[in-house]
Order: sequence, then structure tokens, then C-alpha cells
Amino acid sequence: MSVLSKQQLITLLDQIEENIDALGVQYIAEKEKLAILVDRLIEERFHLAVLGQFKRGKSTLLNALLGDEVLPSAVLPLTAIPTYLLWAEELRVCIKYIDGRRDEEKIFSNVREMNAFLREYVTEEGNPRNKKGVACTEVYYPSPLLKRGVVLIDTPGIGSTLRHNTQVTHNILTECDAALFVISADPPVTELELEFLKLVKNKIKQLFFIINKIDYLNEQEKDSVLAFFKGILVEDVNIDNPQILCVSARRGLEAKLSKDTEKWKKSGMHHVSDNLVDFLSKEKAKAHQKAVANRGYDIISDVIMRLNINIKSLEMSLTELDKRIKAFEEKLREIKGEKSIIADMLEGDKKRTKKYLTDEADKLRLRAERQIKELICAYIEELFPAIDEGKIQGKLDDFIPTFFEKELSEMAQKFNTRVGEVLSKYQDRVDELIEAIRKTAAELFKIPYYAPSAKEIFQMRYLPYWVNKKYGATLSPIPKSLVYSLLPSRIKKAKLTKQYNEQAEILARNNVENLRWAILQNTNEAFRKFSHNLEERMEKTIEATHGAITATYNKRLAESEEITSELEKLQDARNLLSGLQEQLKKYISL
Ligand SMILES: Nc1nc2c(ncn2[C@@H]2O[C@H](COP(=O)(O)OP(=O)(O)O)[C@@H](O)[C@H]2O)c(=O)[nH]1
Ligand SMILES: [Mg+2]
Repeated sequence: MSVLSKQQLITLLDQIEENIDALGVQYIAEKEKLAILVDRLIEERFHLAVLGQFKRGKSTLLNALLGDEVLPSAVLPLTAIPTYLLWAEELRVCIKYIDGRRDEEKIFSNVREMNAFLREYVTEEGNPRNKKGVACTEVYYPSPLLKRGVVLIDTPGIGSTLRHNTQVTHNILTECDAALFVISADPPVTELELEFLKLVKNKIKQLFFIINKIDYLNEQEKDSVLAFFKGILVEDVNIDNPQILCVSARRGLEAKLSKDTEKWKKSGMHHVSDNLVDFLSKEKAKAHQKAVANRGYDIISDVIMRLNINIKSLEMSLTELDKRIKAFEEKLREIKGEKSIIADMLEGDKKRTKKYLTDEADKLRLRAERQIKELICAYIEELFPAIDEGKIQGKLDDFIPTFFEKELSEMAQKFNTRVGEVLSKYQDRVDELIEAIRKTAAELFKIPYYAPSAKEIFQMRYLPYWVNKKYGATLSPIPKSLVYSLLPSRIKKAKLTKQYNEQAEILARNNVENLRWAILQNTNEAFRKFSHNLEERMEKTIEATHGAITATYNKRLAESEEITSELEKLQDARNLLSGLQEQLKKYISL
């Protein structure tokens, strides 16, 4: 599907929005829903991460895809910070910091300057051990690939000097649509890479493999590297049918720079660019457009149904209308009763989820306590008799953020899934209840009823979150009298160990409490939003059906003159919208 038809779909939805807008304020909610859909369509992105150990050629590969030396690539390791490549008309870099300092933005007049600037932030030589505290960088570049909504991500190399990098990469992967795992024959695949692959393979929906630097190899060598790597993937990593491409990113980049199409093909990069990135991103865009068209179709169906109800209540005799309103109200009482039952059950589930969180936090506290104690004990053993508080503090400064960042990410994910599951169970019942109102209206007025095909959940998704937290690792000073005491060494060690064990308990408790609190807030918020959404949807649906009918009834009682012209207006609007709705069908049947 082409870019043009996305634009056409946007234009069509805009046109529908305008027509709904013209129907007046009663239809404002539907107009807004359509506006959101259009925004979604415009903002649609495809995220592709490039993974692999440092020096495999990840940055070079990305440069080849972009066609210029945008990212610094080096013989020296390594890219320690994730870089997001996004589209903009101008060359721009945005540096984001871990501690929430203000972003740093800079615009460049040429790629060379931008590359040099980036070097100061994303490479080990420019920013050793990430002393500058950079969280990630965004690089804006005017390439057609990025313009189509593809976001490329250069990830920190695994096995880098910073331990938490692997964690960062993990977190990135949860937001990715696909990833390329880059290896090369110099040296062949390492133990570290295999470990990493085992970790990531279930995180990514679409994982592809690239053997880079084939310019070092002749045909025969290339075949044997390919066969060897495939064997490892199948047997050691348990990937059934791995998709592997062989490229020379360096030759690819050279080809792009010298506009040599023959060389570009020979580099193998055209497979990566056309058959992979291009194909995948278009496939996703198509699926997304279909979902948007479906949802748009439902919104119009709802508007048309309401127009039909209004038309019918203008045509019907007053006594007849009165009778239907009474029957409608009867049914509404029933539906509201069911809603209270759902609300009670939801409250129960919320309590159980919170209890589960407390239990999990308790378990984590014990685990953290044990690990911190073990770490300190072993270290005291190692240092003894020269106990150095500074060194022990250093050990903890290293251990605590890494440990808790990993735990937070795992626990947050567990709760996101759990809360998501609990709520989706209710989502179906809520949907049914709302539909019961619409169905009643349709039956009472003998008009066609459209069951929505796209779920409302498409609109109100339960968004996972990510908290950037700082973890406390600071020890209270151990009394000098103890550190320098003249006690027999055995007793001194026992006393010190006891002191440190108490501190370990405090550190574990405080850090786990912070983590529990963050997850609790998120859980509460998810339930609150859900209940609020239930109330609101119910109210709106009642207003749109029962409310509208009673309003017409009252108008007719007052014997307003405008009834006939209003009837015509409504009929025209209905016919026009039906026509536009027909046009949406071609996107749905893609
Ligand atoms: N011969 C050869 N060298 C390459 C190729 N791709 C990258 N390199 C070199 O490998 C080194 C590391 O590349 P880089 O892109 O920085 O790797 P990264 O750490 O994975 O991002 C650089 O010196 C590149 O020039 C390739 O296809 N062939
Ligand atoms: Mg790199």
C-alpha cells in the first residue's frame, strides 16, 4: 500500500469528521473520536532496533540505510547509549539526560559536524563510562526511510563496560516492532552474544539476523559462516527458522555515498533495506490503517443509528413514542443494576491485585536483603582485616541500582500484564452492557443495529509505563569505635557483619517500598480510569439514545413548527454519511 492511500484515508476521515461536526454539539464525542483516529494515523511509527555486540558494525549498517555517515562508528568500542533516528527536515540532535536535566538541542548545517558532536556523547572515548549522564539521544535526519515513519534505534552494545546497558536494551525491545541482530566473522559469535540472544528472543515479535563484514570473506567462507551460525541459532538458541542476511555494511555505505547502485546490490544491503525494513514497515502500516478504518466505520455506524432514532421519533405518533420511551426506561433500570454488580466485582479484583502486590514486594524484600547481605559478607571476608567503608559503599553503589532497575522492570511488566488481564475480562462485559443500550434503542424503533467490529479497547489501551527512579544505596556510617576497635578480630568481624546486616535490611526495605509505591500508583490509576471510563461511556450512550428521544418528544409536545425541515435535514445527513461510510470499506477489506 502506498503513502498516497494513507493520505487518502486521512482525507476521507477528515471529510467524515466535518460532516459529523455539522450535526451539532450532540455529536461532539464522535467528532473527537474521529480526530483521535486521524492523529493516530499521522503519528503511526515503525520501531526497528539494531542489536549486537560492539564493533559488529551496527552504526555502520544504520548509516548505510540512511545513506550518510550520520552516526559515529569506530574501531574503539562502543556506543554506550541508545540513539533514536527520527525524521526532520533539518539535521538536529537532542540529548536527553538520566537525571531529568533539560534536554540539549542543536541544529547542524552538515552531517560531518553532527557526527562529531554525537561522538562527544555516544562513544566511549567522548563520554567514558557515560560520565555525562546521558539517557539517550535523538538524531533527526531528512531521509525518506525515516519520513515514512520508520524509527531506527542504535542500541548500546552488549558486553559493554556498563552493566546496566543490557537492561536498557531490554527496555527498548519492549517497544520495538522488529530487531536486527548483527554479528560478523571477526571474531565469530561469542558466548555473550548467545546469552543475550536467549534473553531477547521472546521479547521481540520479529527478529532477523545479519552477518556483517562479508567483504572479508570469499564465497566459500561466507557459506560456511552462514551454515555455522544457522546451526548455532537452531540448536543452541532454539530458533526454528532463523532468517539470516549477509551484508557488507561498509561497502553499502560507500556505495550510497558514491551513488553506485551496482555496488549497493553487491553489498547485500538492498535486501535489508527493501525486503526487510521496507516490507515490514509497510505491512504494519497496512494493518494499522485497516484497524483505523474499522474503528472509523463503527463511529459512523453509531452516528447513523442515532440519526435513524431521531428520524423515527419525529415520524412516530406521540402516544406511540411515549410508550417506547417507557419501555426503554424499564430496560435501562435493568442495565444499571448490572453495572453496579460489575463495579462491585471490579472493586474486589482491585483489592486482590493490591494484596498480590504486597505479597510480591515482601518476597522481593527478602530476596534483596539476602543478596545485599551475601554481597557485603563476602566482601568483608575479602577485605578483612582492612575494612574500608568507602569500598563497601562503592560495591553497593554498583549493585543496588542494577539490581532494582531489573526488578522494577520485571515487576512492572508482571503487573502491567496482570492488570491488563483483569481489566480486559471486564472490558468484554462493559462492552456488552453498552451494546445492550444501543440494541434496545434499535429494537424499540425498528432500525438496523450495527454491532461494532473494532473494540473500544483500541481507543482506551492500558498503557505500560516506565518510571525513572533513583535508588538509595547510602550506608549510615559505622561507628569509628568499631572500625578501629582493638577487639579480637573474630569478634570485630562478627560485630561489623551484624551492623552491615542491619543496614542491608534497611536498604532492601526502603528500595522495595519505593518500587511498590510506584507500581501501586499505576495500578490504582488503571482501575480508576477503567471505572471512570465505564461510567462515562454508559452516560454518553444513554444520553445519545434515551436522552435524544425524550428531547424530540418534548419538542413535539411544544408543537414546534420546525419538525418537517428538521426531518429533512436529518435524512440528508444520514444519506451523506452512509455514502462516506461505503468508501471506508475498501480500507477494511485490504
Ligand atoms: N570490513 C568491514 N568493516 C566494517 C563493516 N561494517 C563496519 N565495519 C567496521 O567495524 C568497526 C565497528 O563498526 P561500528 O559500526 O562502529 O560498530 P558498532 O559498535 O556495532 O556500532 C568500524 O571500524 C567499521 O568501519 C563491514 O561491512 N566491513
Ligand atoms: Mg555503534
